This record gives sequence, C-alpha cells and structure tokens, in this order.
Amino acid sequence: MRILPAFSLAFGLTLAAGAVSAQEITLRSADIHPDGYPTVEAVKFMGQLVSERTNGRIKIEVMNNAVLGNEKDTIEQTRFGVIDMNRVNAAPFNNLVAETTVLGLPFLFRSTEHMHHTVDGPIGDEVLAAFEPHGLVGLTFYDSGARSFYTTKKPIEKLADLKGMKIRVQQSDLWIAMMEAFGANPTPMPMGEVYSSLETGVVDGAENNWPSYESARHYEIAKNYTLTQHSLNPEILVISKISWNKLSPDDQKILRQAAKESTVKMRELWVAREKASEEKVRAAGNKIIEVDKKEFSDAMKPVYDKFVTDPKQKDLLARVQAVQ
Ligand code: BDP
Repeated sequence: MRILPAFSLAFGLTLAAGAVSAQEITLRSADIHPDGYPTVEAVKFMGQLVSERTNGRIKIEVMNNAVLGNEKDTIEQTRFGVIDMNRVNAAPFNNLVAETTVLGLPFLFRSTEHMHHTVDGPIGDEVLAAFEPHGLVGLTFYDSGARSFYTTKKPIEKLADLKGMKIRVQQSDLWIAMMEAFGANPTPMPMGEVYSSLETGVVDGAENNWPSYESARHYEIAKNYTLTQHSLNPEILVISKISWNKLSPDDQKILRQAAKESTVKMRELWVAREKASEEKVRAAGNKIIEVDKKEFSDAMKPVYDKFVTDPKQKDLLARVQAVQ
C-alpha cells in the first residue's frame, strides 16, 4: 500500500476533521496479463468504482504484464504486504489454500453456469474466507473459460497421444497430478517461461483457455489446439491482509462491493474476448481438434482419489457437484 501523505494530508484537512482517515491510498495490484485482457480491465474498473466512491481517496494501480514478477512470487509478496492486491488463477494458490483445489478438479463443472452458481454462492464465500489464515483476503472470482491442450508438433487427437509428452503446467501439485493422470510428463513453470519453452522444445505443449493461448502468442508456435476443456478453474482476486487491516471497515466494504461488481463487468468482457481470441486463432489457420472428452475425463479418477481425501474436501466436492 502506497500512502501519499504530502498532497493528501493538506487536502484531507479541508475535507474532514480526521486528516489521517483522508489520507490518499494507492493499492498496487499485480497481474501477469497485458492491457485489454479481461482480468486486467476488471481490476481497473474496480479501481474506478473505488475511486468514485471514496472521492479519489483510494486508488488501485494495476501493475500488469508481470512487471511485479511471476504469480508464485507475487503471491508471497502479497502475503507479506509488499504488493497489496493480486489477480491470480486458482491453481498457484492450491498448495497454500487447500479449499481452492476442489475448484480446479478436472471435468468438475458441467458448464460455465455451474461454475458461476458455485462461486457466486456460499461455496464461493467459503473458499474466499479460507484465504484469511494465509495472510490474504479473498475478494472475488473471475472467469477463466475452459482450459485445453496445445502442442507444437504432434497434435493430440486422443488420450493416448499425450503419453510421454512434456506438457507445461501451472505450479500446483493438483495440476502436476492431473497431467500425470493424462499420461503426460508434467513440467511446472511460470506462464512467462512458456513461450520460449515451446519454441526451444523444452516442452511439447501446454494448456490454457482461448484468450491466454492467443494473448501470450503461444498459438503462433503451438499450432494444434485440442478442445479437451478439462478445467474451468476460475481466477481469484485477493488483497493482502496487511493492506486490508489498514483500511477502515467502511473502506473495506467499498472494496468488497466494487470487487463483486467488477466480476459482473469481467464476465461481459470475457465472453467477448473468448470469441475474439478464438476467431484470431482460427483465422491464423491453427488446427482445432475436437475429441471424445469422456475418454479424457475417465482417466481422472486418480486425481480425485489423491486430492479429495479428508472428509472436509469430500464434503466440499459433494456440495459443488450438487449445485444446480
Ligand atoms: C491463465 C491465467 C493466469 C495463469 C495462466 C497460466 O489467467 O493467471 O497464470 O493461465 O497458465 O489463464 O499460468
């Protein structure tokens, strides 16, 4: 949290009796994606709302393009209050906040609506609340579409094609186990290293949604995109507990509300971007492959067996599955 007292104190004195409460606060928010990406634009939108509702007293500065580092590192920095806010996919949180694991389980959500109904309801609140003991406050969820595989050389037409392929995964034990269950050889690394790893053959492929496949330009080198749609793992926006505790309860309320409203905006942006990215990739002549998804989902039992073990996780999974 960057507090800018010079201008704001003087300004505050004219506005309110308590100069301290009128201090200007700039919350720095990390994101790895470029401008125009729906997560980035959603947090900017949230910043506008917060600024309007606090008469410019609180601002959010979105520091995107991974300028603050890769996701795993920025999560640590957010826990320690070096970075105020962070928008990260649920996967890099898995090893820290066990409750996030369930959301990434392969072929869990039947549809985007099922995912929305889950994260918008009490289960979503429960997962967000689970961040608190880990130095973070969960604010809201954003969409991330469906993740599918892409490869540089051999296209994936059936499950057996994944056998022995080196596939980049996010830095999460769940995701490593998932790739193993698909028969692949998982290579965890941050998103920023994927392009060169595909280019130099360190990995044979990776997996992501249409917008990331397109915006990170992976589609230019990994031209086979196989629509396995194996996970609808959402994105999560968090704020450091250290930054949070410095805010008044009223300001916390404003932030929570603006975060929720930014999700509504994000979903509109997401639908448009997904379509635009798909069109761009198809226009580039990439090979888009449909597969028998059942074959892929049938292979996922070991992942469920390994990660849904204790009664709490079992109960959470059953409740997600029961959401209509
Ligand atoms: C994108 C997520 C981003 C992840 C990235 C990845 O938006 O948070 O870091 O995937 O695969 O879809 O690392």
